[in-house]
Amino acid sequence: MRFQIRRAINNIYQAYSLDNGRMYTARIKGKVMKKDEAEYSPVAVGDIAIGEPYSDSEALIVSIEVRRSSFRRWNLKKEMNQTISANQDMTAIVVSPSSPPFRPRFLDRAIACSSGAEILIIMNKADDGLEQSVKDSLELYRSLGFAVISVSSVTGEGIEELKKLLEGRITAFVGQSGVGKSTLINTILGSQQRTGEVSWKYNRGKHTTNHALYIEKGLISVIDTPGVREIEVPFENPELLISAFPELIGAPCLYSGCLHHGEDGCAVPDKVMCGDISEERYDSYLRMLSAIEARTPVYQRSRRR
Ligand SMILES: Nc1nc2c(ncn2[C@@H]2O[C@H](COP(=O)(O)OP(=O)(O)O)[C@@H](O)[C@H]2O)c(=O)[nH]1
Ligand SMILES: [Mg+2]
Ligand SMILES: [Zn+2]
Repeated sequence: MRFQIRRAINNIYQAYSLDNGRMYTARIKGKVMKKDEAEYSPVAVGDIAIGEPYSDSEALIVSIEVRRSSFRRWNLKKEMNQTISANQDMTAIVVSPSSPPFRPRFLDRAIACSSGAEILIIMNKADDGLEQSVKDSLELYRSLGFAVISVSSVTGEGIEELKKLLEGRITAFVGQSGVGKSTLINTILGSQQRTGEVSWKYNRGKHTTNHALYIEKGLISVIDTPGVREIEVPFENPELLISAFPELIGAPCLYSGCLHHGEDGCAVPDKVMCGDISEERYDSYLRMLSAIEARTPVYQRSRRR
């Protein structure tokens, strides 16, 4: 039987049977499942799992199908990749203008954590007002080909337009805690997700969504994900990082496969100098590149346990 994973808490999964439309509580069967050594959570919300029911409401998962897309981040504590959502058509990165403040570098990392899915940048809390620098920054992402939309759950601005963009596909909502992901999902679906006040002390949202959750209503399917304070790009072949930077694709560097460190023959520094490529974006890229390069590849690590 094929299941769609709709919730994952401590290795217990809520699994929706795509064969009979029933919901099951599922566990992974023994050690049958091949575990990717570089992956912290073997099954993520959105995964398509293969398994068998053993009662009306319980099932065992044997394997998962290859993901067509995912949002993955580097789990700093565990030193492993962690898949937050799988098989979404679109990754909606929710940001806010001032509370919490808009951080382009965070946005760049979030874009790089998404693979195989379209990117939608949602500027939420538009009612708080956007400073010119924030507007300019959003314009930059637009010019790079990313879809950008401004919305507000308070005034209703952009909500209908956003619903149109979400119809007929699965969208994973990701972003910093407190940007208003759960509120936005409630507004769109009329559901009752828990939300939290932004804590005044740190001007950051509290963690109120502590696990990813798949919700669908009518034509709209969303995956709400827990807010994070920080996000690191997954452990990966650095060449894949370039796909998150459309402005670097096709740079006329002397050597093919150039990673654009700025070495002799690399065309990128000149493009930054003349303003074709944003300095901030290139800096974002270089930071992520060195973070990836500084990590010890899995095959070189001593086995623990
Ligand atoms: N001003 C304003 N506040 C909002 C908006 N959407 C959400 N908030 C507030 O932002 C805080 C965090 O919202 P929440 O949905 O829990 O954020 P999450 O951590 O991203 O899921 C709550 O106090 C919400 O009331 C909005 O459009 N405008
Ligand atoms: Mg939330
Ligand atoms: Zn180069």
